[in-house]
Amino acid sequence: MSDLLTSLTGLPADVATPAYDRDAAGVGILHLGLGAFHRAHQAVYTDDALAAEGGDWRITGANLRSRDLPEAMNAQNGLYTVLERSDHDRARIIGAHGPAIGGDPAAILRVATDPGIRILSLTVSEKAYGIDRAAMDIDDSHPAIAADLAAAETPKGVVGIITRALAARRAAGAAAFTVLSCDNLPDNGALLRAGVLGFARRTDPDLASWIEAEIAFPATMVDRITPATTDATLADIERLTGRRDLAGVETEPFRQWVIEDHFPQGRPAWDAGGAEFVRDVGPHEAMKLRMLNGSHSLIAYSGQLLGLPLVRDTVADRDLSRLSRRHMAAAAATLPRNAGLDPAAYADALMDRFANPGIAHQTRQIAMDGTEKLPQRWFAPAAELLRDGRDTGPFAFATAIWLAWLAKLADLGDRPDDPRADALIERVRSADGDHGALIRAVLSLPGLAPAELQHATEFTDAVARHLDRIRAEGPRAAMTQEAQQ
Ligand code: CS2
Repeated sequence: MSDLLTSLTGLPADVATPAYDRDAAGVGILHLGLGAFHRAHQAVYTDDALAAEGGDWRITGANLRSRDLPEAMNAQNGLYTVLERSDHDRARIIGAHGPAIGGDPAAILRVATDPGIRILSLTVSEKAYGIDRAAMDIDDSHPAIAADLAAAETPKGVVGIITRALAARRAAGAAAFTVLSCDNLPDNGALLRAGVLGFARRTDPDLASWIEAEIAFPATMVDRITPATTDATLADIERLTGRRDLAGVETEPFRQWVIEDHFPQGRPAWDAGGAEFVRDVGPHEAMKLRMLNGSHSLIAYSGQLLGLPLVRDTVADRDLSRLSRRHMAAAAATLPRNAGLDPAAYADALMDRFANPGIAHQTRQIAMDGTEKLPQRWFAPAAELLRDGRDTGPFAFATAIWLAWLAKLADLGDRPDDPRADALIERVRSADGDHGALIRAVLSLPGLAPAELQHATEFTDAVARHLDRIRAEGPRAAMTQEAQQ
């Protein structure tokens, strides 16, 4: 068995390694959420920035709960491999990480109070925030928010930890850090700012005023398709590098990062790795969330219904490839004009990326957490089209596919992987096969779909017609007919 990846010596010549002195670069970023996406995205840009311009910008990565990955990273001296997959694989070792923290909120807070930390960034997934977008305030019913409100000095959730860390920085008279959300949420900076301010107002109103005046929360659009690491990922890494790597990730060659340029405490030269700094992330983010993530969700539920486990199988399927294209075009119709976007070229590039033969992206993985993802991917754009009197047909079809998938799970005695799985299954069961009742019951879950969409009969009737057809003729026939429209 090969040695563990603990140093950079003796690696094969075609494996890229950090082109800078790791020990000379101090830590400047505390990152919450040491998942595969961060390791394949922000850490790679940071590695490029360190190679191009140096600076004390290495990363302390932290997982709020799980210890396994931080322990693996620590056993490897912070090193790990990014395997870029296409028709051939390429390995690159990333050196941007310093010691990592797992499942120890007190240790996270200690690092966050270190004045050397000038950026606190996050990839914690949509469901970890606990922020009510309609109210632009914390959601008291979110488990982490409720627990942290009751014990604000020993927080365990994202918003509580950020607020507490900022309180400590303020008390120490130290300059604060910039807070950088890198999750797939619209206006992620403003949303997180609203949550942190809401939490601070409840626990320490003076602190809230200080945060309001002092702390930057830039918005970002992040993109890189990164399937969960599997045994095959690790075996291929070992084959290419000659080392065992328990923290390796696989990803596609493409990556994109668009960032609002608002970093009062400085930032790494992420542009050296291709990041774009802009004044307004909004149009880029809308295009990505609605076209990429929106069609991804359609593909995920359709794939699950048809028994297609991988995204690349779904785009090789004639019906689904047409339906994905059609969905992208409908999403593109909601994007701002004159914002320098090229949605047609973007759609072509997405279809190629989804078809990447080296990437085994599970439709089941993307199907997770629908109630957290679909509001921004489908329901907000559909409501906008409705408001403008435009066609919502592709969104009605996508909604029917999701509901049909939920109904199928309920029939099988199974449940979705979703923070609101209980409520979803209960609502599906209580509708008892009545499609109108099913649509009303699920779409009325708080925060899921705008009221105008729930009450638009042109939309809900279309969803019901699709559900009737799926039940009568099966999902394949319904998709074939719809793809021919
Ligand atoms: C996917 C995203 O799992 C999902 O919901 O749509 O993780 C997607 O792969 C990334 O946003 C791509 O940047």
